[in-house]
Amino acid sequence: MSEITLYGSPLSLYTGRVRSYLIKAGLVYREMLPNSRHYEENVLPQMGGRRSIPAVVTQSGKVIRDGAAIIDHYEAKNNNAFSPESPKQRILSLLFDVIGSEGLLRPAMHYRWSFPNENQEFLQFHFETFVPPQLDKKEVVEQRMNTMRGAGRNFGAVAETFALIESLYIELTEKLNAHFSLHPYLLGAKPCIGDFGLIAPLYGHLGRDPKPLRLMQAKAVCLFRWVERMNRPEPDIGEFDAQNHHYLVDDQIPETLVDVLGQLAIDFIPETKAACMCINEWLGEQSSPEANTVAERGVGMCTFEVAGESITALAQPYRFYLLKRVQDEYDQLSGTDKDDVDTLLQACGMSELMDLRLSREIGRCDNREVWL
Ligand SMILES: N[C@@H](CCC(=O)N[C@@H](CS)C(=O)NCC(=O)O)C(=O)O
Repeated sequence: MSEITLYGSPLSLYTGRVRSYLIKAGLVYREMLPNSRHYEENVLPQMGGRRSIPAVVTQSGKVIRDGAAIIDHYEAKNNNAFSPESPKQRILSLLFDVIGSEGLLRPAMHYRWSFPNENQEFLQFHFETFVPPQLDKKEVVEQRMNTMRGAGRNFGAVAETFALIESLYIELTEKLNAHFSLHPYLLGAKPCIGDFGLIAPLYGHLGRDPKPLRLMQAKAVCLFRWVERMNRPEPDIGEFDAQNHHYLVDDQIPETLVDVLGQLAIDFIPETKAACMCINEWLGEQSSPEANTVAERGVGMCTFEVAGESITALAQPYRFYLLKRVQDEYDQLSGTDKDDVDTLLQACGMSELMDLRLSREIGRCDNREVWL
């Protein structure tokens, strides 16, 4: 049987999420850079007009673009092996998937692009590997690196916010470190969908680029060990007493995880509120886009306050595409399950998220996110 081809890069945030899933699910894959003639002629045309990584070609030859769609595809085949079954754990798993995928772009971009002395040579090497042989490497690399620097600014990583981004990130690493000193993964001794979301920024950028890697190794060893663990096929939990491979029993949520979410809420909540308002306003101004119109990565800039400082960032519909999964799960709850989840979300400072909904739903068509 042929293997799965994963088009991605070691440097890529979103590739890290899918790679880790494939590794932990025991799926045989081969990673390729998206720079070959075969990719241009046979794979790209099936990606809905968006040149993004990761994309996979499945064993049966189907092309899937987008990390969430790829993981959904294999999770469905895999009996939902990485989706916990109890209510609080299910909600937090999906919540970490959103926050990991969309909520840590500022530190990921800042620690990559604001430290040229430490990172330049490393980044230059990787950007060169993307360039097909027939093109002028120097020119293309410079242009692509500038585009990504610009993307960082678009996510709100500008000189005025650097100090705030760093202080939020350092506190987050301390809280994650405290959690991973007690538990191998977010919800116990087995990774969940939320771990795969969270590894996206914490591997490709923050756990691999020279500047933030050193920081993590020096200040947050247990977090660094989780990053390693997420990229290994075996459980890699030697330092823990308990050697089981399951989620915590009785729907337990460790206090350390509540602390992590409380920290993440500091900017995730104001940004999500502002983005929700901005996208809904934008939707209101459109003359009812036809069903299946592509939902672009950003529809405008929104401004919000974090710890007394103002941040301006791209309002991204994709955040709400993933958040809807948490909200759908939440909407199915009733009775004590709902009460318990409400109490938990309150303790994490995340309750407001359940009400932040777009006026139009996002789905997928031809490998793109679209307005339904
Ligand atoms: N929602 C997509 C986002 C993928 C994405 O933005 N990937 C980056 C690299 S980490 C990329 O390809 N950027 C280039 C672009 O979007 O044009 C996913 O989760 O796969």
